[in-house]
Order: sequence, then structure tokens, then C-alpha cells
Amino acid sequence: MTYELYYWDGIPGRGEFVRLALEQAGADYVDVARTDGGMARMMAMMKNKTAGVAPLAPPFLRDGEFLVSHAANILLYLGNRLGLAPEDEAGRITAHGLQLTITDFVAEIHDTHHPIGVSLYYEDQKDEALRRAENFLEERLPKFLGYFERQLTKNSHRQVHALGGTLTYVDLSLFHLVEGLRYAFPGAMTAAEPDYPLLVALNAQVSHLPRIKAYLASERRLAFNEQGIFRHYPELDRS
Ligand SMILES: N[C@@H](CCC(=O)N[C@@H](CS)C(=O)NCC(=O)O)C(=O)O
Repeated sequence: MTYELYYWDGIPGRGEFVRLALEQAGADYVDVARTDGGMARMMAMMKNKTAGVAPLAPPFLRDGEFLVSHAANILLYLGNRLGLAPEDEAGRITAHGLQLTITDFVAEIHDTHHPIGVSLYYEDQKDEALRRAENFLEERLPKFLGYFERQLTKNSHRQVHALGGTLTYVDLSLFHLVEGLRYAFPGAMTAAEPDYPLLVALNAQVSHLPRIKAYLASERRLAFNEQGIFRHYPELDRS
């Protein structure tokens, strides 16, 4: 069965956390919104006109008759099916908890450029964005990165992993977090990275996984840009 991933075309965004898991597993999937007529299909599925629970926003995943929304929830669903999650229940729930922390972090990263309103332009909230980004870089970035670094410290021996001794979808998501933060805040990240050697090592380790390496070099991988979650506005960064 082919998995159907639904996410906005043109940005890596929250869809990328799911894409990385599907790619690493070599899963058969289609990025629906990037196909002919796919965007219209995605919009129709959010209109809530059919039986069952419609998603409010992408990403969502269709597996046959089953529809799963929210990036972390999709990864909980896919984790064992793709061999990218602990097999025991305690491990699965712990992985999900880490992924939900990533969800919280992603929302705060988004709010650095949209602190007032999701539907407003960045240009309409620049002053507030400056204050928000300053606070984010001062307090929230070290809080979240420090938390993940400590988690990696507990689990890393020869290889770096967030959980147990094997690769999970959490590792792939942490890779994407570091990629996105490097794009959005290159100055702040250059200064911060020496404090998070295991996150940096995990990022390199994931980038060398053969399937991830091939994916990153492919047309399936979308570049970061100023429409997505991770946006680079030099005025929000630190030099
Ligand atoms: N909690 C959801 C958030 C989904 C979400 O906010 N999706 C964004 C795109 S990244 C969206 O399309 N939002 C539209 C809206 O909130 O109106 C997740 O983690 O997947």
C-alpha cells in the first residue's frame, strides 16, 4: 500500500519530519500536493464534508482508509511500521513525548516571525517579531537545545541517538531541527553549536545515512525559504 502524505507544496515545513522517516525507511509514498490536482485533493479533504474526522491542517497521512493528522501523531503511527521506533510501549510513548517537545519547539520557532497573527504578513508584525526573536534566542533556543543535548548524552555511545541504541524518527527530526535553525539563524547557531556537540554530531550522522543522503540530493527535497517555518530574516538573527 502506498502512503499518501498531504502537505503544502513549496516548503519543507512540518511535512519534512514525516518525509524524512518515509525516506529513511525506503517506504512507498506519494507527496500528494506536489502531484497534478493534488492540492485540490488536499483542500477537499480538509473541508470536513465526508464521514470521519477531517484534519484541520496539514501534514496528514492516508494509509488506505486510515487518516492520521499532526506530525508527531503520524510519526507515532508510522514508527513501528517503518522500523523507526522502539518496539516496547514505554519506548514508543517516550519517543512520542520527545516528538511532542519538538512540536512545541517548532511552534515557538514559527512564532519568531509570526508572533501576533498567523494570517498576517511578517511585514505587519516586524517590531513584535524582533522582540520575540530576541527572547527566543536568549532563552528558548538554549532551553530546548540543552534539553535535547542532555537526552543525547544519556543514550550515545559509539553512535548518537535520542533513544536506546538505534535510529528512531526522533533522531531524524532532530536532524531537521538543526538544519532549519542553521538556515533561519545562521549567526546565532554558529555561536551556539559548540555548546551542543552531540546534536551537531547527530546531524552529521543522519546526513550520511545512504537513503537520507540520496534524498537530500534529490528533487523531492524542498529548499528552505521565507514561506515556511524556518525563515531567514537577517534582522531577527544575531551576528
Ligand atoms: N500540530 C500540527 C500543526 C499543523 C499546522 O500548524 N500546519 C500548518 C502548516 S506547517 C498549517 O497549515 N496551518 C494552517 C492553520 O493553522 O490555519 C502538527 O504538528 O502537524
